[in-house]
Amino acid sequence: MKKIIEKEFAIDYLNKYGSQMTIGNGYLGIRGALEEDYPEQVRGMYVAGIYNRPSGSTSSELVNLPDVTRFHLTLDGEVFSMLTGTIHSYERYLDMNTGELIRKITWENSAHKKYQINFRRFVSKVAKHLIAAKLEVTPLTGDMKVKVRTGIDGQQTNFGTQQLKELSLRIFDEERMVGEYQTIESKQQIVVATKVNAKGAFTAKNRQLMTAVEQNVAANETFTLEKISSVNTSLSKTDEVLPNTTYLELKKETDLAWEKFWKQTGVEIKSTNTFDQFALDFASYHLEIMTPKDDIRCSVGAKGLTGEGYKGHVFWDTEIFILPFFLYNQPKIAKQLLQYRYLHLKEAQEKALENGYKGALYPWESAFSGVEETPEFAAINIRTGTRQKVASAISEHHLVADIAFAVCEYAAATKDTAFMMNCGAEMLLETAEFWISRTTNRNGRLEILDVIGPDEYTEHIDNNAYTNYMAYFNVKKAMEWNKENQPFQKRAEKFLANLYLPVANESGLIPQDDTFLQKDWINLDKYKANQGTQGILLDYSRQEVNELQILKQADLVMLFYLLPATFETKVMKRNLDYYEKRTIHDSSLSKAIHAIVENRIGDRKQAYQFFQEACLIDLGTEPHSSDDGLHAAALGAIWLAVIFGFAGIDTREELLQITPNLPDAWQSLTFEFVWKGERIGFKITPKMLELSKTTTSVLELIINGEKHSFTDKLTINFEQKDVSL
Ligand code: IFM
Repeated sequence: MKKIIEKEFAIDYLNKYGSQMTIGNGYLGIRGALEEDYPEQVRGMYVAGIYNRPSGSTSSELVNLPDVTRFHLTLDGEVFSMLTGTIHSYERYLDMNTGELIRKITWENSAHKKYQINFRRFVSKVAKHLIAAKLEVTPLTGDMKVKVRTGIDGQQTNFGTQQLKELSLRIFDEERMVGEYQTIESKQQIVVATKVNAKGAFTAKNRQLMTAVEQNVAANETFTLEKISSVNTSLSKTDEVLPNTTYLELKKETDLAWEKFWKQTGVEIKSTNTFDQFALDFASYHLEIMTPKDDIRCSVGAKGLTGEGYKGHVFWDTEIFILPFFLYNQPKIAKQLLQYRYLHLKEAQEKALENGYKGALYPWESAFSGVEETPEFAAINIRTGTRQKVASAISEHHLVADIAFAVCEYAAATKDTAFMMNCGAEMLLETAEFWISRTTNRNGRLEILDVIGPDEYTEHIDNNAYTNYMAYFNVKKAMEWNKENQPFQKRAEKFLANLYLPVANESGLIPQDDTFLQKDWINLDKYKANQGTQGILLDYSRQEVNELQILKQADLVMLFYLLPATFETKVMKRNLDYYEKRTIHDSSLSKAIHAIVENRIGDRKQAYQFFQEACLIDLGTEPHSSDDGLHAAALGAIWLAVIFGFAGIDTREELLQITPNLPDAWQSLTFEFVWKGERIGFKITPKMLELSKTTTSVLELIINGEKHSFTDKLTINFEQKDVSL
């Protein structure tokens, strides 16, 4: 059952469900806000790529667009609100099978009249600009006078920041309401159009273009109102602003598109814990609706299109955590995400130059223009009134190698040499040139100084293991794709021969950076118990945290995930144990990666524990953790943990390697995986792996360390290791 269900209405969870119940199609996203207003509720509609930089700000923001979801409902003179009257039954769910959000309430007003009120809405998966909504009200005790006010509400802001100038509000043909807007700084045009299937009285006031429909309805008859809306922007305009269509017509084609999506991309887990399947479906649904499908000018923000957290900016989250979901399901979309980075190679080159480097230094946070968008300052410390500078834009450089890694992953998984010739090789070259220029020669050894690794609790450190190894990988791969470029080959060879790569010391520990292992250790139990909240920063200043062995997420574990062949299993195990004890997992990116690495070293029990905890990042009971949007990377990581963790797929070598290790609670795992142009069907049980494909070519692969080949079907029986090293 692919349903996100809210069993009862609770004000405290309004915005968490608002994020979870987002509907969309990659072009636009609409938060699951309730149709009627509540003071705490954050309504939001976002279109990928529509950003605006408010005056006085150093970064642009994903714009909260005029709203079309609001319905002000008056029944027999009383305004409908779930905070008044009595709720006799309540049911709200997002049907992920079809992308439809449904709410059904039996409500009694203060005069003891009962009504059945049903709301529905969805965003078309076929006509990407269209949104459909439907309201049904049935009076259950006597006749009713219903009044509905709805339309286009241009009062939306980004938490109080006005991003849009209203250009015009108009009614066409006595039915279509059209609002034209322009983003104040970025000058993007937005046209929102809407109509309802009943005659009403139009008004335009205070940035709201509304219609009010009134009707008398007999007892037990149903009043139905349909509303079809469209959002067009200067990034993608259609000629037909608002077609003549009905809720049902639009839904039929959308249902088919969703059916196709789930057939190809769905992963089936038979588990004694049904929540595993739900969490994975939740992740897949949201990854699909947050990712643009046909516009290389847009990528995926850290909260997708579910909220305004991180201002809608694009981080390494996209390439490392989200892109693989598409690469191995719908490779064209993975390519598009890389094209977004290629499009902004120029800005990355400019950033490198401005900072005294060569090649391409991608912005830590990116938006539409491709320039650095990281806010200059972090949240205010209300005790001191000061704001700490955000160092990521000037030091968190691993992103450069992360993008290069994704390019290589794409090249390995597809046979798209055209992309590599036209874009990929150049991206690898430019990112490699950055690393070569980024090093400092200290006594003949090349070192990378003053960086921040994925562990953002440790700043301004030298020779961060993650960064150095990833930079090495980046330059090595750039050489393979730029063989003709002799001057580069020479520079790269020198770099590879002299770059310092920290190795395990006599206690088996790889130092996270030059100073980490000398720092003091503190007991983190209290903070681990509240992970994800950054509670440590209430007790210690950032400076103090930096001087202690405290990790937000583990650099080494991330490195083991990306480059497993580089490290021996016993080294991985030793370091995983050591660093995990010092990791709070305050980053939502942390847990699922731990699950994968635990599984690779054979501890599937611990892996499953991490996986289950990772699934709770947006689905846990804590009321406000996802208020400003879902954690897009964490959702991607749930899928990664299933495919690269439990299914044990490894794509880092020429041949696909599979070493399954299912959790004890799982009876089977079934999915499709696209590899070098072949769609391969997988069925895994604790004792068997079954592969199938429909083409007649021979596919060679390594299963549990042994080479196999097959054309259409292959069944391998095995015993899962009951390991703990
Ligand atoms: O990219 C991440 C980073 O690794 C940790 N802080 C949040 C960012 C956005 O998700």
